Amino acid sequence: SDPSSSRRGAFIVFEGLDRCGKSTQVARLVDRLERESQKARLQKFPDRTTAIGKMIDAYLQSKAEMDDHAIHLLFSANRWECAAAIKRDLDRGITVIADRYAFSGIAFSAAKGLPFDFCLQPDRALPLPDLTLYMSLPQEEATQRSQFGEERYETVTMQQATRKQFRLVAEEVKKIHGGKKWMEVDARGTIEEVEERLKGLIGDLTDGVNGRVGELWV
Ligand code: 2DT
Ligand code: MG
Repeated sequence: SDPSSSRRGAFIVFEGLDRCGKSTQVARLVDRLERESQKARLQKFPDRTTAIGKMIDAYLQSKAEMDDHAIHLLFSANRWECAAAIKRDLDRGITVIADRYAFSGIAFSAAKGLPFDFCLQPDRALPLPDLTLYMSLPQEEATQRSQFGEERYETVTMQQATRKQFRLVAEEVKKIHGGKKWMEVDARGTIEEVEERLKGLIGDLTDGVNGRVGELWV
């Protein structure tokens, strides 16, 4: 029997602060995999297209106000409503590449002052990423890259608080899931330079992985 037929797709997450180059790199990775005729798809979080996603979008654009706990739970619910499709695609051998995930959820809400443990709980048992690539960029460089947009959280104060929380999130991932599930990537330099670094870390993951998809924080 062909061992590759029992492999499932890899679940790869990109994380980082605003303006670190995540969306650019995610798009380039999906393009590359398509050119190589590999099965891959992009999953953006928040997914603003769903009913819950529309509420999140209104909140981020300051068209709606919401209690911090309530919006935190909506971000998590937005992942849960996509979880079955992610698992299904992984089982079909499709590489799923996520632009943000539960780690942004924790870092941004904890930065607003919600207890870290509260922030972690609602995402418990979501599909566990096989690899999370945290793109790290010094604040001065992020600010230089371009003006922040108009959305909620796009302020230097909020980004700095979130940066600290991402460090705690990284520690938690390493404690619960081991050191290989989270990798920090230097996001300085040209798009091509960063792309090469990421490619090195992703390696042959996109050829598929063995074993069932794990559960986050379990
Ligand atoms: P984008 O600019 O990438 O669309 O993100 N956020 C995101 C949270 O506060 N909690 C979450 O669970 C997620 C996934 C990060 C919009 C903003 O939403 C924040 C930036
Ligand atoms: Mg944004």
